[in-house]
Amino acid sequence: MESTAAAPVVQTTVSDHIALVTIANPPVNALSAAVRQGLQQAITALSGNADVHAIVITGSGANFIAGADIREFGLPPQEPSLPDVCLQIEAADKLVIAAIHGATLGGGLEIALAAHYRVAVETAKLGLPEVALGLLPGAGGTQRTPRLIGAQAALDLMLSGRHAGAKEALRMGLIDHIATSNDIAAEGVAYARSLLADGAPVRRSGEQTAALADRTAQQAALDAARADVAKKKGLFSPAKIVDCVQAALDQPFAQGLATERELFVQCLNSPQRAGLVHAFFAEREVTKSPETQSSQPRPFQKVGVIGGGTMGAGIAVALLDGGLQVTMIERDDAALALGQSRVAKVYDGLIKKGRLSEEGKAAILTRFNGSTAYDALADADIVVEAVFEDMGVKKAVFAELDRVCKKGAVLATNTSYLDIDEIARSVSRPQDVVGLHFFSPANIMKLLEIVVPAQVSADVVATGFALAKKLKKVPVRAGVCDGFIGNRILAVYRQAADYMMEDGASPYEIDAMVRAFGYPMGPYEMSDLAGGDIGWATRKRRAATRDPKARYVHMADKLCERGWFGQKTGRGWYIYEAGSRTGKTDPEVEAIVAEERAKAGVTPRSFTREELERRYVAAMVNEGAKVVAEGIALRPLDVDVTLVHGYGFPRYKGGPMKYADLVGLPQILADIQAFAKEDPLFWQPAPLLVQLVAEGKNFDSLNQA
Ligand code: 3H9
Repeated sequence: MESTAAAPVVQTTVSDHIALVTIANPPVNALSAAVRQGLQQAITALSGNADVHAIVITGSGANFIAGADIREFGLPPQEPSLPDVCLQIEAADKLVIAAIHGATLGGGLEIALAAHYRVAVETAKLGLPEVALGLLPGAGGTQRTPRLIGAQAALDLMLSGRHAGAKEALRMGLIDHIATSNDIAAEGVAYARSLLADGAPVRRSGEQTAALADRTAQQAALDAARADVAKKKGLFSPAKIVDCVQAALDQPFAQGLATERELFVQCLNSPQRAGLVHAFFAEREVTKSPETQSSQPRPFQKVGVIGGGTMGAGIAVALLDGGLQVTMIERDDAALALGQSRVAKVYDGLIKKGRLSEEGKAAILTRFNGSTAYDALADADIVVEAVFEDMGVKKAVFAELDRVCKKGAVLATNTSYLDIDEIARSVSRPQDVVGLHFFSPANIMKLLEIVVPAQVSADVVATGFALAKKLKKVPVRAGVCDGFIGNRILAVYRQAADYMMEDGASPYEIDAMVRAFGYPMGPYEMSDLAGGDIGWATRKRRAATRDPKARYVHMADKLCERGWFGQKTGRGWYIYEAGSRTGKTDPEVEAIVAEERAKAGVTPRSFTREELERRYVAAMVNEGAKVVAEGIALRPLDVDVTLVHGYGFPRYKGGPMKYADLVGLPQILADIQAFAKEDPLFWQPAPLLVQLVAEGKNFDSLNQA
């Protein structure tokens, strides 16, 4: 009978006195309970095997080990713990060598640091990225790393979470040797043999003292890191990392490990860990849409951009940075020159900062050309239209694209609000029309909404996802509606903010609350940055279809009527002194606000920061639930990723839907029902939210499907 048992995740072979322990847990050899058990058993068995003189630990596939199994966080712990496995490896009285390649991250690097010697291929990536998950290295990493490379280098790795290459790791003292070939198992065995031949001793990282010998320098590094961390408000785990490194300096190894454990558990139990781990998986899940599962993307290399305004130029830079060939189309020579200069300016900025050379800029710009004739797009594989937000103008552009573009070219619009189905219907090839909604500045912002109209073919959508990957963007699939996922939700929570303002809160209080929540800026600062005229145009467009019974706050219109559009006019909700991007509060704005309140017959009342926050978040979550129920977003996690990467929602809170789960959906619903007593039209609870509460479920239950 054929065996159906899966291959063990830890495999051991012994040859000529050297044991090779291979971790085989695809895709990234994460340290699941089974791997930890396998390692424990292997080390125990090999320690008692007199025939074995040295043990080499390696990983199969593309990586050594990418860390603890992130999926296990929050579940009941299973024995053996990773710190115990590391201690067992370190305590072995036979030489243990870590032979590392690919990702050697978090707990993976901690296993390597517990070994007595380390050899790596040149392309290995070593790092302690726990901070990005709201954690700290919790398997001895905070104690062994400083003992090997000193406090400063250890703090840099742990606080940034960055990956170091093998050469840098060797320089730092994190590894001992760089392999000459990529056959890491053979290299590990060969290195073990040479160590044995040289009579190398068992060398335990926890017993090393040299790197910490200069205590003054270590303390200075710690003080600097602590000051730096204090400046970056919001995150919980960085300060704990500094505390752990302080313990590495002040405490004996065993006590340092106990300190690390205590602080690790605090991080593990923090809502930030839950939010950040959710964000990690959500950012990977969004890349999988029904279309990417069913179709292959069309090949692309040449991309056209219509429009050289802020958006078009930003998109052109994003495409150039993605290594693509870009042709910009503008209506006349002057506009084209301006568009091209906007692109060049971005690269000049990088040169000024020392991040690009003149030659580097010239090399990039060889892939960039422009034209005032649409015919220059005859061989483009993808065209992204970024012209004025007006249906007539867009349709005229698409008529030209329909005329000149080759068969099979993807025709994309960057519209933020307009009906893409209508645009698609206006051409002879609706199957090729898709929305690619970039966020400003398009070369910086990570989010790309891929908006899927009714008639588009699946491979065009898959091409949008492939383009996002090429541009290192985070793609989110969105359905067609006014504002898609992000702007639709933004419109609602901004409305909630305006209502609070009319009811008595100042715009500055609201911005301060939003910043304290973790956003880089509040909605009124955001409006000043983007330009108040944009929202004004949208409000005017919607005026005809607005429910006459709905409450309408006129304050933003009053500012726009005065030409106060924000930073670009030097005045908006805030006043901007010449050249400054930081606004000052404006008593005149407060007077206008007071006047409008009086006109609306409102007696102002005060709000606590918590009251403001609960309304703002409830509006966001409620609309998010509607967006999910209507299929505009595939799952709650798509809303989360959109709001985090396009709108500044703090990633460490996971996104609004995850945050709502953490707060508890019954509370969010109860808030909405209470607010509905004042304004039942605006505060209509989303049926999906009501249903989830009734069933005792949360949004995350819809992410699992
Ligand atoms: C830690 O170690 C704590 C310890 O200090 C203390 C413990 C006591 N676990 O990113 P990709 C999955 S904290 C489980 O698309 P790439 C990922 O979800 C950990 N799963 O590929 C995806 O699954 P799917 C510290 C993991 O080539 C698949 O693998 N370590 C883990 O672009 C492929 O991933 C980290 O933070 C994991 N640890 O990048 C490293 N890692 O196919 C996190 C990945 O079902 N990982 N998966 O969607 C990474 O940075 C990248 O995944 C890596 C590969 C660079 C490894």
